[in-house]
Amino acid sequence: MKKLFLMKNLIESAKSVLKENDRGKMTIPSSKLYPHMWAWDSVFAAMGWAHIDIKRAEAELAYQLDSAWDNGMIPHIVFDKNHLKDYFPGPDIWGHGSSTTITQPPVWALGLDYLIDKGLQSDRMMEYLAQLEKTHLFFYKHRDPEHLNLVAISHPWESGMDNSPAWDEPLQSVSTESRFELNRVDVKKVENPDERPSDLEYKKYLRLVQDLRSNEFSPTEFLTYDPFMSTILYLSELALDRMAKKYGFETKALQRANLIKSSLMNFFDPQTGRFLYRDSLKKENFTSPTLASLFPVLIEELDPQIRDRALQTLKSEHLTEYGLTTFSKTDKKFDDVCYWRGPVWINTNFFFWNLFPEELYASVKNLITHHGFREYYSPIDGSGLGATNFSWTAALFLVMNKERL
Ligand code: 9WN
Repeated sequence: MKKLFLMKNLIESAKSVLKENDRGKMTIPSSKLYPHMWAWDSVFAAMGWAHIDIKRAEAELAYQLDSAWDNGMIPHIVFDKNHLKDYFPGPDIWGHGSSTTITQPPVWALGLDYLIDKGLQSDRMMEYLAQLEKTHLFFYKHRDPEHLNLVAISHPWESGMDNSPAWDEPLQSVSTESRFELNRVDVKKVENPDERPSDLEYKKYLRLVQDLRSNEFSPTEFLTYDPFMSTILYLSELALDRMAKKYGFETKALQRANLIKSSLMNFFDPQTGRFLYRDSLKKENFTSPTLASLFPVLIEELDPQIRDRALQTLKSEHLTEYGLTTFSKTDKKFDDVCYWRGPVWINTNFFFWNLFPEELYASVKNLITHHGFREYYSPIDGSGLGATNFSWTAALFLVMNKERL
């Protein structure tokens, strides 16, 4: 009885986090640190809204798709002009009106597919599919400089995993000089500034924004192939293909997905049991023991030998009682509090949930029960880190919980 009561409370609390962060057509990630609309956060939020109000969920996704540029790119942030002082860097730095000039992991088709599965019916469905097609094509046209059928990011923020140790190497050659003054507000808003990226990294992030701004938003100083982004595009192409078949929309999404799969297999490194990154400017592949480098295990039709080897790495280097770490717990760069350099994030765990349903559900529930809906958690003692009342943690808990019943 006590357990049931607790579970009911958790569900209600998750719903109130989404309601508290609701800004009408979009859900902000968390009021203190992130007062605008972030792309992949919003898609996860929409999935959570599907368990409260399916039309509100649709509005969230529609707002995203409607924010796309003419070239198909959905920007990573759409700014709320009433909160410009509360976040840095704002539109004055990005130089493109109301949005930033980069994108984020392409999870939109996964979101729409999920909403349809939860009963969404919409007059705008064909319009959504056409936008998704255009958005997917943006990645092949503007984020695949070597035509590998893989995704290269133009800025660490584009991966959603801002200060992942994978970016240390390609960032080495990026200058810390830019015409922008570093005026961070994030570090003032967290309990411990060590949880956030360093000033040095921020200076380089700004430098890259300047580079984009000076080159009509085409990167020249950072362009790195990321196995995580490629896998997400692969999964989204499959979702687009499923929806297209259902609604009679014409697309080559399935063929494109197959090309991503074959290409990713060429980037498997049997030595480390991980998929390689590639610095497209230096034309060099490199390895980094991130959870991102293991995302291709989510591709079920991968060569079984490759998949088994990568799964082995996943279990031995990332699985803890608190879930999957973002970075290998056995590597010397592992950091249990610093952002994407080790901590457990609910959204990355969510993707692997089908592989370890019992373990990951139990660890997510445990983290939330003891520490609330935090942005991320320590893999050492499970303590909560970063922002509080974080939308995607609440939304994905609703999804994981509902799917179990
Ligand atoms: C920069 C909003 C976003 C997430 C990212 C996460 C963090 C922003 C920041 O917050 O990035 O985009 O200011 O640190 O890394 O994944 O979308 O929650």
